Amino acid sequence: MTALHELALRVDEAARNATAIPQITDELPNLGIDDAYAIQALSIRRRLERGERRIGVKMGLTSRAKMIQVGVDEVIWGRLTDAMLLEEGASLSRARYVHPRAEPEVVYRMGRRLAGKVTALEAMAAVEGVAPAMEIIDSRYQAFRFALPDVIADNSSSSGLVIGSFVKPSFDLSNLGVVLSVDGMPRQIGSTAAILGNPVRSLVAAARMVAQWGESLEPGDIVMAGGITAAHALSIGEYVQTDIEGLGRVAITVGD
Ligand code: OOG
Ligand code: MG
Repeated sequence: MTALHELALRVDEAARNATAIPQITDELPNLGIDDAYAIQALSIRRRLERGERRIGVKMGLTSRAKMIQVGVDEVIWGRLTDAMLLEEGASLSRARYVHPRAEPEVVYRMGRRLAGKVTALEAMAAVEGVAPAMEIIDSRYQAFRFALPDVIADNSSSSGLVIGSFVKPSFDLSNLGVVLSVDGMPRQIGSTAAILGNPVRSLVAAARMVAQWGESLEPGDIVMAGGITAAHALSIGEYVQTDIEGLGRVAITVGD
């Protein structure tokens, strides 16, 4: 087994067993970005071999609030599978995660294929729907601390997602108000403009970044544009809801 396969196994097992591991860069301080994405791809291959299905990609660290919260300031991406989907309104099982956090996001659903260098206009023309969403991120690293190669290898902390109803993107999505509330109290407030100034730029970046790895955004794929505010650490018993102006609402409860 090569070193990259061994590291992919390590992050995959940590996710499966909800157990924290030390940062890979503690052991391999020179781990490069290309190797980190190779580890991610290998760990996702393990999931697909277990029968999970690819459903799209997530973008990460596309807002200042997120970059500041985790101390990494590069846009990253990760792969999504059907096993990560939670039903809207569902109860999440806290025991299945290491230290889960929820963050408000916007999700695009592709109507047409998109890959490589594209304009914002071309990107929007390929979108068939947009929905409010929350991502459940759960770093597999101890204390939710990592360097850029660590988080990339760990599939960009991807863990779960809950998606609301899709609507046609027939209006301007660039500056919609966003409120994440916990038990009815607003806890994080922001705007879709926090995503690179306009969330479509995250979609443009997704098309470019997946193409660097020989992949594309396919019809039916979803693309999560990235957290709009800092993420909220989840505690058992909480009711966590995100409202996005003009798009609607998604919610989960946190069970044990
Ligand atoms: C890294 C993943 C970032 C986002 O939306 O910015 C991310 C992390 O915060 O653990 O999902
Ligand atoms: Mg996210």
